[in-house]
Amino acid sequence: MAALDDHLVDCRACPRLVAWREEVAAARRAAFRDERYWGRPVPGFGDPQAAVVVVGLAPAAHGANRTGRMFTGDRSGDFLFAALHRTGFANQPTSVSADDGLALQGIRVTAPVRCAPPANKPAPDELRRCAPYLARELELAGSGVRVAIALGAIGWRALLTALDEQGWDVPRPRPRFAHGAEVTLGRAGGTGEDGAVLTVLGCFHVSQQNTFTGRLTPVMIDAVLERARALAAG
Ligand code: DU
Ligand code: SF4
Repeated sequence: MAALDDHLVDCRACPRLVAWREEVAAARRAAFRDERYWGRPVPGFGDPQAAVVVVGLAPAAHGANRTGRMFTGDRSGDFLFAALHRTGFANQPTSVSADDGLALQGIRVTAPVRCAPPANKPAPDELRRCAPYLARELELAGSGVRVAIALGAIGWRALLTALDEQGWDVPRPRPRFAHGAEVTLGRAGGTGEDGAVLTVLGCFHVSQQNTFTGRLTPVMIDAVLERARALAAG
């Protein structure tokens, strides 16, 4: 995982995103003089042995693009980490910078696009280019992963594509994203030697657009996280 992260943080494959992540960093660095302003691709964060993986969308321009840690430093992260703390996956309810002492237990947070996109909207070619990083991360996380939670439709599609490539029997046509959607996957061509299954859960994204409007409430995300914990416990 460390080797993957080392490779990732030097990636410059998407010209538009490289320009944006660096432009935001250059404009904002002075306001955050006392910390390192990241402005690079953002690795996944959390328990390397996690049974549950959360797949969001992309770093936020003023959140993870600043802190270098997925979801840390913006309103999306405030909502997510509070929920992870309530449900026993995080040691603290808030996360403001990369050295704030946050640790996750039994869960990892990551995204299908690792550089902050303008307007939080990655282009299709950017999603395609970045896909191997998520695929590799899931592969390294290994057979211990029992549950993957997709935050929003883009994360859902990227996650199903990555799992399909890794030999999980993702149905065709692909199941549609919905909040509360639950799809249990086995190994393609049978259940495999160990009968492994992996469950994909859909949850509205933790963006302000959803949380400020009440489309996604704390009760709703806690229910998804509790479902994930129950499934992970088998
Ligand atoms: O110290 P380390 O095990 O290399 O972990 C690096 C980084 O990952 C640390 O900031 C905490 C986080 N982390 C975690 O959240 N949960 C774990 O179980 C292990 C590490
Ligand atoms: Fe590289 Fe992904 Fe960033 Fe594109 S979005 S530059 S593929 S890390």
